[in-house]
Amino acid sequence: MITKPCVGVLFALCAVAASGVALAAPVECLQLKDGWARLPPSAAMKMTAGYGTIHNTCATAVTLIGARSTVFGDVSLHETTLQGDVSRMQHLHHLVLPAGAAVELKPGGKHLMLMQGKAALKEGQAVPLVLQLEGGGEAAATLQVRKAAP
Ligand SMILES: [Cu+2]
Repeated sequence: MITKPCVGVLFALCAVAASGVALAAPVECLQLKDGWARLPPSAAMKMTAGYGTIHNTCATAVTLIGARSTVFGDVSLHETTLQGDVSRMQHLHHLVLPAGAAVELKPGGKHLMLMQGKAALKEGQAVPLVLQLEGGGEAAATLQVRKAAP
């Protein structure tokens, strides 16, 4: 007899196989919704930013410590802040999401910094992403390449 948790595990394995991303310890209760990445203005530009809303539906708090993608050599969490008239970006080493909380990644605020692009992005392309959690857990996510915010 196949119980529901097993179906969930099988589904996760299929999703991982389909996207070609191997997760260390899949955390399904952390989800990125409406994920998107800005299409760079020129194909020569190897960096862009990713956005969306991360929902923590887990029973406990999770701490995001980074992210990776097969399409970019370097992915990190950044936060843009305005200091006087100067906009600055800083690397976020930890982003804590309490149980049930959501955090919005948006232009002018927290975002995923996608650097060292391995190939030119195309509009509509799905960029596979893995969110890395403290303790070794990982959550699969997708960013859709768009010219502008949805
Ligand atoms: Cu940034």
